Amino acid sequence: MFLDRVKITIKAGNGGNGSTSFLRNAMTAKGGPDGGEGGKGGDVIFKASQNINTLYDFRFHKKFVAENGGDGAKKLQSGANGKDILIKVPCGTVIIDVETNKIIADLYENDMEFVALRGGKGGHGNAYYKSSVKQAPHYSQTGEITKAREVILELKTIADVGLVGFPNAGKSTLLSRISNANPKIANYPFTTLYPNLGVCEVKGQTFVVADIPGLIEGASEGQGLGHHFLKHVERVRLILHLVDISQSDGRDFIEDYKIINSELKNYSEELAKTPQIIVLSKIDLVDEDTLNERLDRFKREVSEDFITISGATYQGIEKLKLLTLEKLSKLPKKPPLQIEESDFDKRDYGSINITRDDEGAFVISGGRIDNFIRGVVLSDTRSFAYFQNKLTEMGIIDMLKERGLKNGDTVKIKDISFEYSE
Ligand SMILES: Nc1nc2c(ncn2[C@@H]2O[C@H](COP(=O)(O)OP(=O)(O)OP(=O)(O)O)[C@@H](O)[C@H]2O)c(=O)[nH]1
Ligand SMILES: [Mg+2]
Repeated sequence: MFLDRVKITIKAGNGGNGSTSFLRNAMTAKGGPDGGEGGKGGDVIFKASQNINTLYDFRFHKKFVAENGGDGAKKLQSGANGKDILIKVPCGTVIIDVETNKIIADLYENDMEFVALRGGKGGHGNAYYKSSVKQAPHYSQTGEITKAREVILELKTIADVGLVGFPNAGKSTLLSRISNANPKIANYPFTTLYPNLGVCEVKGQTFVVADIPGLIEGASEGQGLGHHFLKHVERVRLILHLVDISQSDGRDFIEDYKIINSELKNYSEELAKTPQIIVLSKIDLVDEDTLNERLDRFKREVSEDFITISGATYQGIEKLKLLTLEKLSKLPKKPPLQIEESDFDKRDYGSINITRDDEGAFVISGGRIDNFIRGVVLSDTRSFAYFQNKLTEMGIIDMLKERGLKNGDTVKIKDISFEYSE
């Protein structure tokens, strides 16, 4: 089973909570604050690996959550940082933000890493809040809660060379002859159901070849396996276009050649412009006279620039490998996709919104408030005082007053609601 597009959910770890604690031992009846810091949550990191060729592993495993940071504890003990989660994907995996449909990463090279989401910050323990004016802060900060996000992983294979041609043309046979790949080969169309990759070594140099199956007339309109797999040829530098010259499937080989080219063109003009080596295959199946006659016809009607091979007798295979290497040496590598500046993992620490609900209460929301409120343990009257002071300090009380806040009005922040009094 081959999978080249999948939607998954990712989430960085939450930050651990800071601790509220006071030093107590036999010597000190009431010591200073000693609540430790919460740990940072784990990051979500993607990593390209050349040992993986498909997104198959994501078929059932679709949720990836990094570890939460540990809570702080007494005696100034910090919580442990949450472990990062490393998600391995094939080289050429493009990551798309489901919300905006924007490409946020293109992991085109082996070992390339992308930190998609950073773990939540740990909360401060009460020891952190100790100051000359506040000797015994009775509050600590909760860890930052991170949001789960959805991304689409789409594989756009990175290969130097793409093999295209009608089903049964001998693509997989050729791949097995020139590379380390061991694809299934059989005498019926659609033997290969998904792209195979192989590494070809010539004169101490290597290049990657992808066998692209399923192209027939109308592929770009969804016939056969459709044009689905053509996205895997988008990034190749060179196409080996296989044409079965034996006509063993009863079609005309020149027609075959033209049909495949027009399918490539229907998919994208760009793909149609990718340089090709025309490879006339299965020459062992026709006698010499017929072969010469067909080659002449091809020269007259299409081009004189082709190479003939037989996957059965190995004729022409070595020559094709050398020619491929030579052509590749003159073709620049395809660059990775252009990634727009993205705010995928940006946190909103700044916004403040003030609205009024049906009952006339002032409702405060926004990233700045979320970030601030995560700190306050309101069950504690002393931290409530801190909270009100902070609102004044942050200028929020003034903002409310500008909007008509009077003594006795209700103010709501998340699930907290209080009556304002000067
Ligand atoms: N005699 C001969 N047979 C060949 C040659 N190349 C391939 N074949 C045979 O042709 C049949 C199809 O070969 P494949 O390599 O599976 O063809 P393919 O293009 O990968 O086909 P699909 O995966 O179905 O698209 C198999 O039976 C091969 O053994 C060749 O050069 N000579
Ligand atoms: Mg095949």
